Amino acid sequence: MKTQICIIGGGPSGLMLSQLLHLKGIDTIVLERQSREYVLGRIRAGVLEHGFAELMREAQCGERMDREGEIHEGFFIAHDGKLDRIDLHEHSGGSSVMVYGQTELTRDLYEARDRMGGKVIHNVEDVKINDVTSAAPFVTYRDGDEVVRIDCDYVIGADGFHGVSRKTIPADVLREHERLYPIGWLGVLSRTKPVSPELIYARHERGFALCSLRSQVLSRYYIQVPLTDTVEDWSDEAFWAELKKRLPEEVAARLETGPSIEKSIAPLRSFVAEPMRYGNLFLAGDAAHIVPPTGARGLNSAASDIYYLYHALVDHYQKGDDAGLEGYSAKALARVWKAQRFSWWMTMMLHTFPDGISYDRKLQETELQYLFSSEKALGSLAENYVGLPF
Ligand code: RFL
Ligand code: PHB
Repeated sequence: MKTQICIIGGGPSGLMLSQLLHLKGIDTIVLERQSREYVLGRIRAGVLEHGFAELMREAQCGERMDREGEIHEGFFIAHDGKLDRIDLHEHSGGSSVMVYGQTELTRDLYEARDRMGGKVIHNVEDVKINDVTSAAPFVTYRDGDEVVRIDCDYVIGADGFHGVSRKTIPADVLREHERLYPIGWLGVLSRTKPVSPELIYARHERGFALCSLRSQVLSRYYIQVPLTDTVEDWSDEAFWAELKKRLPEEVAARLETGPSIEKSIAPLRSFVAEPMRYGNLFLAGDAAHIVPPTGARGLNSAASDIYYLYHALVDHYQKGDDAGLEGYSAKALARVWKAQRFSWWMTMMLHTFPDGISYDRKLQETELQYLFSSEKALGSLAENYVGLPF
């Protein structure tokens, strides 16, 4: 097979890029290791920044998001038994975020690719990226006993943290920066009315908790757990009981509980791989960087990579201008690091750390007191949460 751009990974990053390029007449093939059902079964992000929502619209995939997604102009931080609201709209100069599940937007992207005859190949095994420093790279994968070859101009590594693309970059070129946190988030999805119309991030001595939602009948809750815990350690009853203990009393009193539809644990990790380009291979999204979910930045950081890559590839094919491709890694990383800083800061402010010393706890308290006493601090939080400009 032959295509202009071979995209490894059919998650939101890969599908979005494929769809945007298609609309500019640029041909892509997307290779996905899992089945579509599997990809759509993963419950992940819920909060989209303005720039991401705009990209969905540009990709002609924004209709359902605009109909069913919720605009949120603020969220709460619960601490010391009380709820303080962050008015995103006021402190960011009129911006907001969109609450719309990653599952839904991935479904919208798949449907758009189907509608336009896009090539998305599922269940591919053993993907290998070859000759990436030459002008004629190719990708191979296994389909049963057969090895399939795809010749292309460029390869996009959008295959998430555990993908093959990053690993294709030689060790003496790739620099990896990582911070592991000794905690995870246990997430539960339930068909219950959300406890609050806006998200609640809760700092509590028993550990962090988050009340989020997908719609007015679908709630998403998280509690911080030790990394050693497994999903089997947490019955639904135990989860709800622990969540209630970490929320202010009046919130806990109105929490509607029900059977979990999905329950999973995600470890918290900060990670950046540099550079994001090696020859004609470009990394995008979780393949190059991971944040702990506290600042809701992960998918949104992927969106800015896709935005830069999309424009760079269009300039290459339509104008013969390679400046965007040449500058991609530096430009993407500059924004990626700002999202890293913000996610790290939110994480450190709101979680309880097993080896935490009293000095650190005092700093967390002071951080919150300062935040709610300073318009400038609130402005900084708000501009980062709604998303820095691309
Ligand atoms: P993905 O979604 O991991 O997709 C990569 C795809 O590549 C496939 N793949 C391969 N395909 C072919 N060959 C191989 N060798 C392959 N290896 C892997 C995989 O099967 C997969 O389908 O990466 P992508 O597209 O870059 O998207 C990134 C986002 O998924 C991620 O950043 C967010 O989910 C992070 N995140 C959040 N981000 C936000 O912006 N806002 C949020 O509110 C938010 N909440 C979250 C989150 C992530 C979470 N978890 C579980 C890590 C909440 C949680 C709990
Ligand atoms: C979610 O709804 O899954 C969610 C929302 C906000 C976050 C992380 C996850 O910061």
